[in-house]
Amino acid sequence: MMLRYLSAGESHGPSLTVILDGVPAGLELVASEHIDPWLRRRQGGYGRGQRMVIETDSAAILGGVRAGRTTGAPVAISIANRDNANWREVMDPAPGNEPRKRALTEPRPGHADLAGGVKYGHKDLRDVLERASARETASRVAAGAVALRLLDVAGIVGCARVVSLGGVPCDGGMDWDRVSELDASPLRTFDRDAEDAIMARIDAAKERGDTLGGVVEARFRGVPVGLGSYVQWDRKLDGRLAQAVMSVPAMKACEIGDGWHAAAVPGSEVHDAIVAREGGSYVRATNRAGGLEGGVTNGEDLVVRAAMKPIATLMRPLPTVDVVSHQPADAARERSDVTAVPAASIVVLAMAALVLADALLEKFGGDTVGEVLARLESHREHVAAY
Ligand code: EPS
Repeated sequence: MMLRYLSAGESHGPSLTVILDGVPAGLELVASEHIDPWLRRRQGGYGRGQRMVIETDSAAILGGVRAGRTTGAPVAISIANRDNANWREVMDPAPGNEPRKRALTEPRPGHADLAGGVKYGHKDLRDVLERASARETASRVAAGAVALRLLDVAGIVGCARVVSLGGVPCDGGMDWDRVSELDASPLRTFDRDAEDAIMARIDAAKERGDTLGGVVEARFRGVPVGLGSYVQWDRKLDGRLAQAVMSVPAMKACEIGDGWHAAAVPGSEVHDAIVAREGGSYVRATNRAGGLEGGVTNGEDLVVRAAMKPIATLMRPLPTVDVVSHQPADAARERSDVTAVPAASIVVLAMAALVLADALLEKFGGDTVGEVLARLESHREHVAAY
């Protein structure tokens, strides 16, 4: 692995900490320009709860960048949790002040609470939920923003959008010329006609104390041919993307290109005819493969979709069992979102960008961005002449 990402930090602790190792030197990187806009996008979307009113996420770069350029050292980023001011005693790492207030003993079905409590031996399930919380996805987006920046200078552009929410389709078809409009959509969709129906569903779910899931898409264009490899299972890029995308909280399925649909129709409706481009090289008549064949990029748009289940914290709680009294109970009701599908599209894009940037560095890597771009340029010449 060329690009290594690690994070630490709890939802209501002082901050989230991100380390991204392997970023080449000489990448122009300014937090307010290249990271914060992605953090803001992740915070948005119709259906978010009160916590997002408290937080205004921004990245403090603590290492690896000087005078607006990466140095080749690990990039370290901190994102403050403003809400920590209300949780100091509860979250204090120093001993004492026990039993701690806001202990949680009624595990939520669908959350990591019970499995995590059993696994790590916690009876106060706050020790699980604080790290299992989707607050952690802010870290992924900060790291992914650096990956997106690297991809951008290599001519690869990413897009995150929602294609269905609460069972209502809102694909609207991909249109690279309209990507900037997605920021203005409360649901991050091109299908403005579906927005009212979906927002009504979110309102109704909120009224019922329920939550909603959906399907998100991450897509990249300008991807060079030949990232990933078919020669060994763990080098296949589709497998690497699936791992990264499925690791995002609440994701229950991932598909590349036509995905599940391809299993239901004949091969003649699945595979993409190869067409000679004038002057050399090749294009595809369609892109049902989602830019990947044999685990290798083929130069078409890379298209990854992920299905997010509804958030596990229900205001009208499901039955559970109290882990201290062993008596039937209502599941815990932490303040929560009705849906975070628009935010999840940004998180899925961030994770896919980390994988793609890793694969880019694997093939064209160097100590400096200049070396990477020179290798990429000579590869593009090879592709054009093939
Ligand atoms: C989350 C519960 C809510 C969400 C949180 C994820 O937080 P709180 O417990 O403070 O109300 O707002 O998401 C974020 C904080 C975020 O930044 O996305 C959960 O239990 O997963």
